[in-house]
Amino acid sequence: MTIFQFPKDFRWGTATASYQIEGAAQEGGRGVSIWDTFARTPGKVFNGDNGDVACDSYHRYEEDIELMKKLGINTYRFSIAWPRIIPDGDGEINREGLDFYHRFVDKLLEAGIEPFCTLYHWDLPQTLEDDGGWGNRRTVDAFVKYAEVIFKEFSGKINFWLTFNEPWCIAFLSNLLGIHAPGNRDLQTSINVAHGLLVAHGKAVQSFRRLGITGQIGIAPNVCWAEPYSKSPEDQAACDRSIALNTDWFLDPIYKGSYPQFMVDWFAEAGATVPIQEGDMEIISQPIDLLGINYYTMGLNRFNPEAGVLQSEEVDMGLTKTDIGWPIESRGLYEFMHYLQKYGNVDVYITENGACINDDLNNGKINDDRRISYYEQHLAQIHRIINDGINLKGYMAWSLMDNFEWAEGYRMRFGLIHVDYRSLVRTPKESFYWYQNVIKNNWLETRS
Ligand code: GCO
Repeated sequence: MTIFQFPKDFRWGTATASYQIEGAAQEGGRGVSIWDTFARTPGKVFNGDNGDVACDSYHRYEEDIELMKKLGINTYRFSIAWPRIIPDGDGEINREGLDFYHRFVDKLLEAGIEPFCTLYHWDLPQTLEDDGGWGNRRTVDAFVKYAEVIFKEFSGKINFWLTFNEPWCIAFLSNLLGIHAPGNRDLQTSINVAHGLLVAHGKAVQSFRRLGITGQIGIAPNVCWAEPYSKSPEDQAACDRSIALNTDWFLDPIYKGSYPQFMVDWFAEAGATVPIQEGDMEIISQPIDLLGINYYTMGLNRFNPEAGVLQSEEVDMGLTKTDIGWPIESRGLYEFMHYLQKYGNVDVYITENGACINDDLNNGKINDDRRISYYEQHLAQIHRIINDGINLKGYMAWSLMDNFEWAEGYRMRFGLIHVDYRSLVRTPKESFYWYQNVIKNNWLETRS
């Protein structure tokens, strides 16, 4: 047994996203999002599941906040559904939507829990997608308008802001691989989307400063750490491309004002270019205050001309996997946090980290021991990272509760709290009590 003590002001939290938990898809004046459409398209989501009801958190948020209090978290990361605020993307503002989030945020504050708000966790109003989505500047301007509405409404209540969750997923998983909404499979489209969302990010940060909004703002990329299968330059380069597409492709423009040239050249070979307009790179490279990092797994990569646009193939390392098939390797988080130092020792929050473990109720209990082990390993690395002098300020476990896992529907469970999707009853898992103890002590006590 070892005890890892965390800094006094460390933020302990959990994370969720609107479409994954809220439900009430046709209530409160909410408009249609690309996920409503995608989930209704046959073959896109496992079992034909959708977010119409999800965890019903729109109605049960008070119960959820009670559970957060019980867990003891001091920070809660959630996202606002744009179609609840501006149902058709850039038209009328829906007061009912704003009121819902006011009630919610007020309850959080009453409970002593700091709200950590994501503006965009993938539920784009469908009307904007119909008009070209993130590749069209109309969406960029609409996002800035939406962001400004939220900034003005919640300034003074919310102190932590993220513009976008996982830009790689928004651009490439959704528009190159076609796995997430809107399901396009086109390299040029995905590059247009990536660029559009970066401009939207930069413009939103400019508005944030101009309006004098409270708190700090940043963005939350998902990280893929990869190591080369061999020392050959081909394998090393394939590995660099994999890492760069998740992080450098987005963070170089933000921190350096330019795209990584080796990737620009790679895409040019494949026939795609970045649609940069005059002034874009200055807008994108607005200084930000914090970075959210979502980390789940790492890979071992090698060059394979057949392996997609990047020609980078992931090799099975023979590691234990979570139930969604992702290898468990906490070391990647440690390595990545050091890699990130090339942008300076910026303030970082782990805005997502967690394991899909599908253990179910057994005699009224969920004994998700494998999830506890996962958290234990990753928190030990976080302690190491902090000891190395890196400004890692907080940790948000994904997820507070089981929820709609995108293309996997409800079959993949990431929660500290079990949700019975028929009765909507919430049952804390063993990992919930384990995490509660970590937070209470402000230390991690390893079990072995
Ligand atoms: C993502 C999202 C979350 C997921 C989680 C587990 O990373 O895809 O931010 O919404 O549910 O990561 O896959």
